[in-house]
Amino acid sequence: MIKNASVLAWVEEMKKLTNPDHVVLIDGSEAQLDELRAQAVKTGEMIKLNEEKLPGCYLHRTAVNDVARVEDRTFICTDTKENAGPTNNWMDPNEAYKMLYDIAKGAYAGRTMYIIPYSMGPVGSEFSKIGIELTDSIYVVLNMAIMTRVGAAVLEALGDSTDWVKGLHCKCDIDAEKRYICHFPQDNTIISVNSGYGGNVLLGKKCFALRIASFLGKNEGWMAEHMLILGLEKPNGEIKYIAAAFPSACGKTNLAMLIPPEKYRNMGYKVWCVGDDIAWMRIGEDGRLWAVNPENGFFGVAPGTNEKSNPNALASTKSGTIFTNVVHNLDDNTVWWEGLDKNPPKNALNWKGEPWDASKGEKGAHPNSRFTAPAKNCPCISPEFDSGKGVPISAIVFGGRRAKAAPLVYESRNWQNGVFVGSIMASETTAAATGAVGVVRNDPMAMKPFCGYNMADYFAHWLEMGKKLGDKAPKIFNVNWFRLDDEGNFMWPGFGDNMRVLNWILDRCEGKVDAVETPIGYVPKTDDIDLDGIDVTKETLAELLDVDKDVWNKEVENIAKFYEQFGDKLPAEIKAEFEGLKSRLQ
Ligand code: OXD
Ligand code: MN
Repeated sequence: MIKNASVLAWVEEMKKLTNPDHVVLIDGSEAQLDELRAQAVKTGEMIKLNEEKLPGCYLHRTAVNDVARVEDRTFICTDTKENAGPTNNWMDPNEAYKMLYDIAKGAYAGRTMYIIPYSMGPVGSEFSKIGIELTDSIYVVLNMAIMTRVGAAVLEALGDSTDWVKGLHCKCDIDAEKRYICHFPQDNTIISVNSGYGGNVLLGKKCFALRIASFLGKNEGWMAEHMLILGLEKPNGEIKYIAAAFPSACGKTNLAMLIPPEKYRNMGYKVWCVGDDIAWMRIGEDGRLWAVNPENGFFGVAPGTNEKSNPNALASTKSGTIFTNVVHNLDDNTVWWEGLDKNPPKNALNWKGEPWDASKGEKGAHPNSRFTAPAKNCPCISPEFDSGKGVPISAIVFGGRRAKAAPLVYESRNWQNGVFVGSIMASETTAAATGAVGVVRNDPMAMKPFCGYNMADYFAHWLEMGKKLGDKAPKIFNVNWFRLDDEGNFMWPGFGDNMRVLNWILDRCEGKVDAVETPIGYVPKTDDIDLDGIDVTKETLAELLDVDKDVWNKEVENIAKFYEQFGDKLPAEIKAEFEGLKSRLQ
């Protein structure tokens, strides 16, 4: 039962608008979710998978025109265009509401309205925030029940507060021409129409926890970032936490759940996963930066996930998981995707549900096919995951997919320079969003698609947070696991071996190792990255750490072009850092 007057009033208004046949409040009980699973199986919306091999797991297929986030149809509807900034699409809020309400009018007729009260962060924790999502999709309800904390306890925690985020999702006809993902940061409102793809419709994730929350963070003095959070436990039992931002599909989930190389495991090293995609960070009473993962599950990219790349993610998908757009193995009613193993099923349907023959060379799973898995399934989930008080961050790491420019790792000169390093992040695009794959694009702090306000103001907010943190500020680094040699081969093994780089990062935080100054920042001495047990020579490491002035002088031209769009709004500190880089490159 909803008692909160502000929730009741809005739900009533949306009922009048969308005209549902039935209304169901999601109470969070297993019994209710089970009933919905059964209904979805009956209508074909989901396929129940092999209960012995994959207990509680389901397969879903989206419409073929609806397989990724649609950044060109995602809008920030602030009062002025300037407040949304040049990196966002903007729509006048009045016009947007009118257009969206026209589309949503009667959209639930013949359908059921599901009301999902959800908490981003553990229910009732000081860090957490509450949202209500209305949807006509059981798939959305069941995904939200994995990705967030849903149900009656959330309404109880909300009490009569008006501090919550409205979210309306209507599948409509999945018409790509009328697909809109709109955010109204000044009204705490999200409206998503004509899509059924997770990133567009699980409104707690990108829409709330990043776009709306980044806006709230700016006004309330905290940060909402596109970052994984991991804890690295040393043999003496001490755990240090790292938050890291990478563009979509650049291995965040893999890094977040990394298994240390055997030698390190034997020594007692361990990695704990706090989160794989989003970090909400606040300054704690001790003056340090504390982070929580507001989510409750993983919405991970399936292709490439396997026993070697990410055994912990794979283990997380073994029960209670919803798979989207992967291959259906008809022989044993399980799932498969490219890169899972070398044995594609013989008797199978591809992600579109068509008979599929792997030997013909066409991919079976969509490159952006996904698993929605409960975080509690992860064998290395941090004991702090559910605590609600967060974890103290020692280092912030930025990264991207760069063939040449960025070295394996470098440390920024200080917080202000680190904000500059984040602001010049660029990466080759992936399948997580529609559009060309493999094109280098600027993606500051991996937030370009997710910042809910003017990116220049976002840089200013980062600088402001640094001033507040003072000497307690985490150190800021940049990594690149994807550097290629002249033949186009990856030079660094990546995956679990990335821990060798994390060790250097933490050693730097603790003042244990020296470094070499370069024009862009500090890189390791080649003796300080442990190469024991991997097939990387000192010479290759030297190449991996090389900062090529010619390449960087070209990079400077790109940065100048990218910055141009911010005009006078670009903070003076960022301009000064850019001038500093240019002069060091001379
Ligand atoms: C995601 C993304 O789904 O960044 O996490 O696209
Ligand atoms: Mn992401």
